[in-house]
Amino acid sequence: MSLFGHTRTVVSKRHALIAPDGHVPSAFPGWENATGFVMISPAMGANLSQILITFTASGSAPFPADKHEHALYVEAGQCNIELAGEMIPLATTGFIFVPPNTAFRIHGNEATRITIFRKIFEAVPGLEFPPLVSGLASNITGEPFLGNPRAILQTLLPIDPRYDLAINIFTYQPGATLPFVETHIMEHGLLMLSGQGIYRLEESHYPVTAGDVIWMAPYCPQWFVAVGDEPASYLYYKDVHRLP
Ligand code: UGY
Ligand code: MN
Repeated sequence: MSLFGHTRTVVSKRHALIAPDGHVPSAFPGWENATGFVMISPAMGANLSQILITFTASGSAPFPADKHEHALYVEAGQCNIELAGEMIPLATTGFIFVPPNTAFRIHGNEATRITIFRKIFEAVPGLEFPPLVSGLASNITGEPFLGNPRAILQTLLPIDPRYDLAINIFTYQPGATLPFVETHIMEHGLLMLSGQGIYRLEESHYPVTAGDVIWMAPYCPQWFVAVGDEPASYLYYKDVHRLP
């Protein structure tokens, strides 16, 4: 319950912070016992959609084959991805990239919590479409970000120009920061996975914690510091490898 109508949620033209207290579910055609919370979408001016998917019981959520590509991350529980007649199991921290023109169905249960990033794939003449890839984030070795061993970056998808998006996990020890205020053409959709910190978005500084979602439009100045006793970790989307 929100006391006196307060929330940390802010939606502005170039950035948004969506706190869990404001979540409202959406129902979609063919979804059985599956609920979508559309955190980020073109309706707010974004080029991507970021959707939290939960299940009230064993059920499924179909995604038709069209121009959209999808990257999915399992926050909690497990799921199965039904694709081309096969079942691909994904455990917690599992991820999968599904290329455009590919239908799939997510099967989950009450314990399953998934974040999915969805956008229109940008083809490049002469370049093949990116292949399906899946894995477990907990198996991916992180690298110190710009040499800082207290700020570790895991790159989930292959670094390959066929992919026009990246999905990464950034983990900061308490007190560690993004080394400078970034301003870049790439857009971000972000989910705080654990810990807490302060996110600078444009001219504002926001306290953020696990479960919060952030949208940063292209050129949104951004900076982060982890605060508290635990490391802070976030999953984020970034568009890459395409000329403006
Ligand atoms: O990849 C990035 O642009 C990343 N350093 N941005 C961020 O964490 N806000
Ligand atoms: Mn950035």
